[in-house]
Amino acid sequence: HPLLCFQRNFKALDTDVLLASVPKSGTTWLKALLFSIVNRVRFSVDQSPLLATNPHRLVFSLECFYYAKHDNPDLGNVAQPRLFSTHLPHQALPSSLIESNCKILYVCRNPLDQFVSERQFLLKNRLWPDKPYGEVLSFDEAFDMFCDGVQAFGPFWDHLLGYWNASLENPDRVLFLKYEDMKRDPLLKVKKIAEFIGLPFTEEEEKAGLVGDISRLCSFKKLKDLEINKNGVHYGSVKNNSLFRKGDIGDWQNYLTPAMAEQMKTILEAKLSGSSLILDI
Ligand code: PAP
Repeated sequence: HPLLCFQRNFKALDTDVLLASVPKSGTTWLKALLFSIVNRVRFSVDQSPLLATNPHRLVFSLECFYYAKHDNPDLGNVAQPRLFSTHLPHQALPSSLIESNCKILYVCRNPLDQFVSERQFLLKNRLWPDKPYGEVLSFDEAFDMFCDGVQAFGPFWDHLLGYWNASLENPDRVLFLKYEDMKRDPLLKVKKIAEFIGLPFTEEEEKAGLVGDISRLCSFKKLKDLEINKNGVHYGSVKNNSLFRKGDIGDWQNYLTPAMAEQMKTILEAKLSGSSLILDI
């Protein structure tokens, strides 16, 4: 199984950067930003590979790409610093990764928006037409499962707390980001990510406006309107355009009732109590 092979066979390097998330929390955006920040000397913004490549083909998933294809892929040729992504919870990361000094960027999102985004994504892609997914489960049934913690990578609260606690224990190794904060102040977060991975922007770069240029290049509107992201697929059959739906904060209000939001608030209060993690929903 790809997850087991990833856990058993992956050998982390101290220079690796791992992007971790629950699906539909901002992975594509972070991939675009991370790639652009790391490769800003190699490629100017107007020559960026992002203009012709979906972000998922620039930063690949360990379990959905490398270990889905091979039990023990040769990752020796991946350009360093190697940039990878995973949806695995912190509790399930390979020990090699935990023991290394690699950096982990984690992005989370208001779970109600994440739920809506995932459901729309599944409906659009119909990745498993023969399985009772999306079209068969009613909205209410899917929401009940979500509230029970039945999710592909485990209950989202465990996912969040795993990385949250790791970021508190080891702030130099794990940076915990929120989608909403990034939307509110992308420039601040771009600078923060660059510092965290040990590649801070120089004064000249800042004066030249590079932070703003990168954040505009990776913005929802810019990426969504690129030809490559309007058409095409990645990882076999995932439609690129299904990754660029609305990119809003609070779209859940168009799909979920206030009672559902209350239910989620109650769950979060219970699950996050005792931790210092606060999610505004
Ligand atoms: P993934 O885990 O399959 O890679 P991911 O990128 O995490 O998916 O989530 C997709 C969501 O991020 C979509 O949200 P929505 O359904 O609410 O619209 C998508 O629109 C949003 N998104 C993609 N790119 C960006 C971006 N550059 N800026 C902001 N949001 C983005």
